[in-house]
Order: sequence, then structure tokens, then C-alpha cells
Amino acid sequence: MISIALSKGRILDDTLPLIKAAGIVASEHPDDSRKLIIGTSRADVRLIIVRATDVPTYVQYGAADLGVAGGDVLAEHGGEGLYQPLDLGIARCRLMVAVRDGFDYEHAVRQGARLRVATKYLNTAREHFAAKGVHVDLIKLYGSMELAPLTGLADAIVDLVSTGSTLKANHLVAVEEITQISARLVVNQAAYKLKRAVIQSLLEAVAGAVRGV
Ligand code: PRT
Ligand code: MG
Repeated sequence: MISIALSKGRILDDTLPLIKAAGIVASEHPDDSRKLIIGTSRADVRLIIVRATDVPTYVQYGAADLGVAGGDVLAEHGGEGLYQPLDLGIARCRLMVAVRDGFDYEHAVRQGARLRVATKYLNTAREHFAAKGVHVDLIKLYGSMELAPLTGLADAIVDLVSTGSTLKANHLVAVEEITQISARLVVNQAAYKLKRAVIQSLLEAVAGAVRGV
């Protein structure tokens, strides 16, 4: 049996067509089902529906053989025990630093001011600001980062931006790009060795779907 960990939401929507092209069709749409384990058109493949941030954990411990996770989640997790053989090119966005419209970020950085930065990406943010030599106090949030600069919780946020409309609606502006993000297929390293033939053929089929062939 091969288990694939997927999260609901945008990654799922973009992943289902890719695995379908690889011959794997979910027997129920995860959005319409309360089931957390969903069978597929292939008797030897099942889908496990987990929180986006939990995908690397399921795959790392081998509770799922494969998974699809955003580059943001993987960077924050650290990727231990995971192969990352395939960039799926889906759920694309950018990890950015953003501030309230009118806040002079460049000036604050030049002055060597200690910035308060709210984010759910503590590790990634810590590395980014350390590399720039900017002193920051990081505040961990679990969602709605955009609220932090508006309420005085933080000077800046580190968050994902795709269309930019959430920033705009909240009078925030992006001032720095940390990295471009897309979702990747990840594989448990031990499973890759033990179930090599079946996982390899699955990877090739998904890679073909990504290339559009
Ligand atoms: O919902 P849950 O807490 O379980 O997890 P989640 O919210 O992290 O999951 P989900 O499904 O929202 O996102 C899963 C993955 O999608 C992320 O890990 C990213 O790799 C990817 N992704 C791509 C995004 C976005 N684009 C994105 N725009 N994830 C979140 N956003 C949010 C962003 O945080 C911001 O609040 O959308 C808002 C900005 O969008 P725009 O279009 O207004 O710029
Ligand atoms: Mg969400």
C-alpha cells in the first residue's frame, strides 16, 4: 500500500489533476467527505488528508510514503528524512516581508532599529534577517498575520503573497521578497528504498503530468 499525504485547500485542488494524470483518481472528493483516509482508483494507493503543516511530519515518520507540501512548510520543517525529488510548480506564491503602508522599512533597517516581526515562519524568518544582519524580535502567529502591523503587535510580517489583494485590502505593502514558493512532492527516504519500483513509476507519471505530457 502507498499512502499519499495531502492537505485540503489550494494544494489539494492543484494536486488532484496531477495525480489523476498519473492514473490515481480519488474515490471521493476530500472536500465533500469527512473521511481522512480516502481510497483511489488504484487498490494499492490511498490518500491521507492532513493539515498543510503536518504533511512533512507524516512523511518523515513514514505514516505516509509520499506527500505534497508547500516549499514554505518544508523550509520551516527542515526536511529531515525526506526526499524532495519533484517540484510540482503548483500553489505558487512568494514569501515576503510586508509592513503598514507608510512605514519606512528601509529607514528602520538602516538605523539598525530592532524590528518586531510577526510570522508563522519563525525559522525561515530568523535565517533571513540574520543573513541581512537585521535585529528582530520574532512573534509566532498561527494565521492572519496581516492583522499584526494594523494592531501594533508588530512592525512587519513575514507571510505568503500570491495576488497581493490581501495586503492591499489591509493597507500593507510588500517590501522584500524572501523566496519564491511552490509545492513539492516529498518521499519518505526508507519507503523510497523499500518500495522503489512502485514509487519510481508513480514519480515518473506525476513528473510527466507536471511537464504536461
Ligand atoms: O488552513 P490550514 O491552517 O490547515 O493551513 P494553511 O492555511 O497553511 O493551508 P493552505 O491550504 O491555505 O495553504 C497551503 C499552502 O498553499 C501553503 O503552505 C503555500 O505553500 C501555498 N500557498 C500559495 C498559499 C498561498 N499561495 C497564499 N496566498 N498559502 C497561503 N496563502 C495566503 C497568505 O498567507 C495570505 O494570507 O493567502 C493570503 C494572501 O493571498 P493573496 O492572493 O491575497 O496575495
Ligand atoms: Mg488556510
